[in-house]
Amino acid sequence: MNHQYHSIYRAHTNIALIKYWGKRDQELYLPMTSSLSLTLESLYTDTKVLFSPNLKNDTFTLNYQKQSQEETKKIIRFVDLFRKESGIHLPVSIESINHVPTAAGLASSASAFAALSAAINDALQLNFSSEKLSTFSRQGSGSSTRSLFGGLAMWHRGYGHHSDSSYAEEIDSADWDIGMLIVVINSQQKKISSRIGMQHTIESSPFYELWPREVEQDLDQMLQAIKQRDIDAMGRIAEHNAMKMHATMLAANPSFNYFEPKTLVAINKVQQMRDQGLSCYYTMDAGPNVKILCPFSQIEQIKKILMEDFNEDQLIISLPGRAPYSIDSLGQPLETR
Ligand code: 2P0
Repeated sequence: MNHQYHSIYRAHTNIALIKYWGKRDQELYLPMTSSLSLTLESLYTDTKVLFSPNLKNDTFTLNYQKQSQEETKKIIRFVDLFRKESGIHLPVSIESINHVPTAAGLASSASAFAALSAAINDALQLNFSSEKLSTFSRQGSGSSTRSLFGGLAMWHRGYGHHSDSSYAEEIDSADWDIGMLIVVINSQQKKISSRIGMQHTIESSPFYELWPREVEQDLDQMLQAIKQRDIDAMGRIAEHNAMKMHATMLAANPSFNYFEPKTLVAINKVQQMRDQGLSCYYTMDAGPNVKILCPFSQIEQIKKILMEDFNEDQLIISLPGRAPYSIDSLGQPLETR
């Protein structure tokens, strides 16, 4: 039978308010702790998959560029999880486009693996629930589990070495006054990947043993704050959680960090704006960019103040994003080179 299977999906990236930093199982990508994030409307990946007997071999293009054998191999290892599950072992063509404002440097594995997982789930008619799908996408990139959901999503730690126990789910649709502003400090690829950074932290930072307990407490408080839609409490908890994560890295041996001078400029600015009565709180990940949580109704005002220190093209505003959805190739950027 000459049947082929295809689908195109869009998935949005997410920024963690309670961070994931460390795996307890490197093979299965099982995390040391649960984590929680906000999905962002402004940043996303579109991915088209085609499984067909007419293809000669597996290919992977990103932003219209054919990827190296090594990159392709990594992705195909991931696709093989689905091939095994479905029993469909056809060659695949994967085309991905990251829709991130030019040179934002925020190309995220979260939206990439979420879009790929959602597209394969649809193409191969696996009909996995998003929760189940997250246990697959997790094995491509941990943070992608949370991008399978809109609004505020939580990725559960799970237990032991049980892959099915570590899944993500939506906590709140975030259809209220909440937004995020991203300050793009540096668009270069990060020096130390999250995967390497978190493992080095576990192995050498004396502060790491405090991390799981801190996350547990922060998560409890965060869930309360979300229930009450208390963005100031959410921001305070997120800020503290992020800085505790970075403190574990500073205490690693050898120490490493993702701060750049302009990172501190942005952080100080957020503190100043808060002193002036604005509701804004910062967080940062495995890179120098600063992400500011705030009510969406205040975001333009916050952006204006940040323009004293940053160019407008360094400031990306976003509403909460939705869960992945299939897109039509017509009129979509995948087809419009
Ligand atoms: C997070 N980060 O919770 C944390 C905070 C970075 C700092 O998830 O090794 O690219 O592929 O599971 O998903 C980035 O980690 O790492 C990340 P892998 P991933 O968003």
